[in-house]
Amino acid sequence: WAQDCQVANINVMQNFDKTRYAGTWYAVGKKDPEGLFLLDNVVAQINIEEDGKMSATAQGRVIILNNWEMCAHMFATFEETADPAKFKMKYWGAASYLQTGNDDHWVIDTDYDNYAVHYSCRLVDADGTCLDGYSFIFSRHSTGLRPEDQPVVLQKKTDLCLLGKYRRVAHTGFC
Ligand code: ODT
Repeated sequence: WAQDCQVANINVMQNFDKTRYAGTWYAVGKKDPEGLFLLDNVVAQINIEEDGKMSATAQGRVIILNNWEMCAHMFATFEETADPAKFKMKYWGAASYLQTGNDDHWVIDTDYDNYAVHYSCRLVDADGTCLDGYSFIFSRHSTGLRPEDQPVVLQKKTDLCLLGKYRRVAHTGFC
């Protein structure tokens, strides 16, 4: 058996419950895409609107225009798909010079109370593998993952063919 790393074959969270996903998540690990945007101090707040749709705000340290360091305030709306754990995320910044985009937002795994593994492939290669994507490891705790969640997350990183590609995301109080 060999891992095929096909984006189409990635397993996502079963019976995903967006209500339980709501609330504050601290990014504690990240695999960066090309043209890296959010550096560290990344905190996301997932909301469920009155119409049941998921939305989010996020902040994080960014460097724009070559050398300007700031705390980016970002917004997102989520469009549901046939798979409840796979969303399209439309996002924009509080200021016009911040990134805008429309990315996949897949919830790979979560226990809702402690950890979540997110994945987004922006560009699928001709062979079906991901050519450019990013992934966040989220924790409900700003201090990081609980020891008991680390093996689960390690397995998910491996399943995503991203083992060794993550960096730690610091929370220093910048934002
Ligand atoms: O850092 C990068 O280069 C990739 C991230 C770009 C998209 C960030 C936009 C955030 C939009 C607002 C909040 C959404 C929260 C969702 C949680 C996870 C994905 C960022």
